[in-house]
Amino acid sequence: MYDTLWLNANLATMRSGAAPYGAIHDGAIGIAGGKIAWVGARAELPGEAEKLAQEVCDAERAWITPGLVDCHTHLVYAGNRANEFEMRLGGATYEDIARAGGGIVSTVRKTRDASDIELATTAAARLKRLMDEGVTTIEIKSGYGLDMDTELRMLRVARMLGSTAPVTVKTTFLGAHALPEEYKGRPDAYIDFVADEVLPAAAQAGLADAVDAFCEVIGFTPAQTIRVFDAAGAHGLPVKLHADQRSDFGGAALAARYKALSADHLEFAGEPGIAAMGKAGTVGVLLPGAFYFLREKQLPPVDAMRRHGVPIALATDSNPGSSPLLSILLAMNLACTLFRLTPEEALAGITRNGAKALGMGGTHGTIEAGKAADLAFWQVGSPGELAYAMGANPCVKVVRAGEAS
Ligand code: DI6
Ligand code: FE
Repeated sequence: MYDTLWLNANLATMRSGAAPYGAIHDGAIGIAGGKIAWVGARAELPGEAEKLAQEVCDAERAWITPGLVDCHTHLVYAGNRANEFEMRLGGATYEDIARAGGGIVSTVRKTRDASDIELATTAAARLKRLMDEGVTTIEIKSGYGLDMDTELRMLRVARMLGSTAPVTVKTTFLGAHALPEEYKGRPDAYIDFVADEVLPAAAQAGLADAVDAFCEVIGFTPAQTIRVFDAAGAHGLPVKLHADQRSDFGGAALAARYKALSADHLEFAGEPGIAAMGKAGTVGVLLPGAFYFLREKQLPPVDAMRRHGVPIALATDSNPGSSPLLSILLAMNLACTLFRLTPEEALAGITRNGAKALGMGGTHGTIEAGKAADLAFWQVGSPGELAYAMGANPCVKVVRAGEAS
């Protein structure tokens, strides 16, 4: 007996290897205990609908996809960087602004000064925008505290968002995001502080589900990243990496070497690193919002990712500096328009592969029996419209853990 049986819908199950989008026309979904109990063509239901379920619901010919997964965000922070947007339009580069004390460290100053209430309220408003577009799982990083108190506060706020809204929040410790002013000129000492003090505190408090680092010329070196990755491993935490965003710095290969859940950005990743990711099962997360907003020119190696079987995920990278983006649907359109992904690859990037990038591929990301009953309902003629219509939001219903939210 199902708790709920949804009828009169087309299903984009996003199961790989099946029909495009894993599509099932005139499909049915049986839900029990917050999980998918049965999915398939209505004609193949194992009995009369009314006898199968406590409640039979009419999806009114909507397309139903898995609940969307935004697998890379910096959603918790204070203030904004609109002033830098104007500076860059006046010719300043992202590096110029970072070296002049702007960039990440300017958000750090505001975030350290912000109360928990301010951090939670501003992040909750951003989260609602994403949830209104069908996001049911989201990853939220720290990285704007860069000291013990604020890094842990950011992670607590992220955890609290997941306990007060119908969304699954996965937290990522990103203490190695930038060098704080008090450690200017002493990056190794800062990495020691991150690896030996803050990361252990976050792990022991159960505040982090994964660990990330910004491996880049204006971030941290591969050797410093290894220090952080080894500390993550010592505390049983998986890793992910901001990799090769602005130079081929060996990030993709390093992520693969550590069997990272994902390597993210990847615009400058070389084929050897991509091949290593394919062998390691590391997901490639593309972040077209940052590419677009920073007016980058170097495209990520999408063809190499396809050839080496690297699962391609997508995310908003929502953050105040490089990607103030609060639309996962627009992220799909940017990925198709700028990176030439197909609409099906783009939808897989925010469902099946987005879940894989968070280590959740076994429980989320496709409409399959045994997985979480996280679903998004769309008033569209085909799932390809989701990446096509810029600025539209055809999401008409969201179900999370079987309950309409
Ligand atoms: N890469 C990015 O694009 C963001 N962080 C990172 O490591 C930028 C974050 C910011 O500019 O505030
Ligand atoms: Fe990021």
